Amino acid sequence: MDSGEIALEDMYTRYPDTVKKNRKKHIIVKTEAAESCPPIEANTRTIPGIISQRGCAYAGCKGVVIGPIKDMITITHGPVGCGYYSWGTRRNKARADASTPKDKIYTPLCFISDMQEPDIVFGGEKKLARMIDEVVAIFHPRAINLCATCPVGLIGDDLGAVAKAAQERHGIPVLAYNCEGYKGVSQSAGHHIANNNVMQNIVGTGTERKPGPHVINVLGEYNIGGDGWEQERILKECGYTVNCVLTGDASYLDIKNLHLADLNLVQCHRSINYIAEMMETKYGIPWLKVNFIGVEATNQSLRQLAKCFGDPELERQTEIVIERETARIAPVMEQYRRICQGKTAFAFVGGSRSHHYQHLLRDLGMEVVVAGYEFAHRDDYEGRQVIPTIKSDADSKNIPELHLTPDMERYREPQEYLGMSKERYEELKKEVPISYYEGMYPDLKAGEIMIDDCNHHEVEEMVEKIRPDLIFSGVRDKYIVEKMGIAAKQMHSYDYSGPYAGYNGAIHFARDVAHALTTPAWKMIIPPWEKEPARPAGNGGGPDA
Ligand code: CFM
Repeated sequence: MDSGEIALEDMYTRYPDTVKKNRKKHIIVKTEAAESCPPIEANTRTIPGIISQRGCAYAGCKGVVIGPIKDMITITHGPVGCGYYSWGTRRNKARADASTPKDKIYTPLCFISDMQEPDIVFGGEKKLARMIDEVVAIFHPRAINLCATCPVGLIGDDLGAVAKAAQERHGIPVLAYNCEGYKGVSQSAGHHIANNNVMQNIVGTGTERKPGPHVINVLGEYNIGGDGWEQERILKECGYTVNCVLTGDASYLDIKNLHLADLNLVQCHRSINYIAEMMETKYGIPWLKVNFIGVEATNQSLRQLAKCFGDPELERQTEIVIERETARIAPVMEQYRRICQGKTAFAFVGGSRSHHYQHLLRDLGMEVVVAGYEFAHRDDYEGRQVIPTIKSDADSKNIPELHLTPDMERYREPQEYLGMSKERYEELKKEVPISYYEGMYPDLKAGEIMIDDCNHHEVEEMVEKIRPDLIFSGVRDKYIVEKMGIAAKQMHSYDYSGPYAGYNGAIHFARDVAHALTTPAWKMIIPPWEKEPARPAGNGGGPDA
């Protein structure tokens, strides 16, 4: 048994046998010997009663994928709590541009039908329809999204019918998302529902290709802390025309024209691989998995991207940008590396960051010794080659799969988009991972732990045993970890910092991590349970016990 497994054994002891058996399938310790990743169980139901870090399908649809679209009004049909909690917690940063003036940006606002008991009893469709009328009268939006919450599905409000009628009344697109919170096993289901609707009803409805060379989209980039803007800056300097960042700071108008690009980059594979694949099927547009988190990772992504177009001038300009930017930030990175070198981290974030941030931490000389996802699928851990072997269960069958066919008018072969021959394209696929993602496993080192749907008990046990220097978590674990005397960073919102992507992001990140590691605060904290001795065991369970 190596150190990773020893640390885990104690963690299991409190579990009943069935839970232990289940949880063991979600945890892999990388060994020297294993070349390929053993199967990990993922995207299955959390055991009831366990405090999971996961969110709901509504969060994945409204909060994650469509929430950032700046010029669409997204109405939550449901109780006010669902709207309130999904308002402002994800940092959907947006700014005005030539096609979207300031008064057409709705991301800072929260629209909710405020379902009350009478709506649950008598139905909420009329109230929602009235609300759409008011929203149109006041804001005149270009398009509207309607998102369902749990009660909508339970009482059977027909969101699609309300949307259709409103669309006819007002002459603007009104899209209905049946993303009731309970659909699927996590927010991942909501990503899929959102991808389907955006693909079916928005992508392909525009006709304006952005002028300029090498037109690309960045899919699965949500501009948290301004990450998308930093990526756009770098890509433009290399010589690309950025058509759309989906969906960070995206406009409805941009998404209509999403198909008028030569290549899709995929930053967050988990949340957007559906659209990447569907665009490949329908239009033939190839996609490339990139990672703009980390200096080395950014450099590698830019080099791979430049290769895709087979244009020597583009490759030359890319090298100029890489050299200039890397040299510019090197002294600052070096200064922080001296502080961070040799430190260890845990990363428990969503469905892509726990992998992406390993690269940035390695730039700082740090190692992620435990990495986990809340809701990733097996391909995000093991690589896309496992997709054909994943058995779909009742929960995944609950989410419709769109079976698209090539668009007869617009379909072109992938190599035509990149301006190369079929032979050259086949060569290229050997050099860069076109339409492929290798997952997190290959980047782990022997002894490191990969964990799916990690829960509070497991986080606490592993922190106690392994005592890392830093933990990436969500808001639910952050403060528990800090009370245990360890620095924690909320890596969904970046603790209101950022950007962390690209070169400028790397500097911000290095500074924030160095600050977190060196502050004496964590050593000064004595949690209440260590200050006061625990009350003696009860003497019979009466009120005075
Ligand atoms: Fe993709 Fe995201 Fe993530 Fe995600 Fe998310 Fe997020 Fe995340 Mo929070 S889309 S999977 S559902 S990178 S909101 S911007 S930080 S859990 S790791």
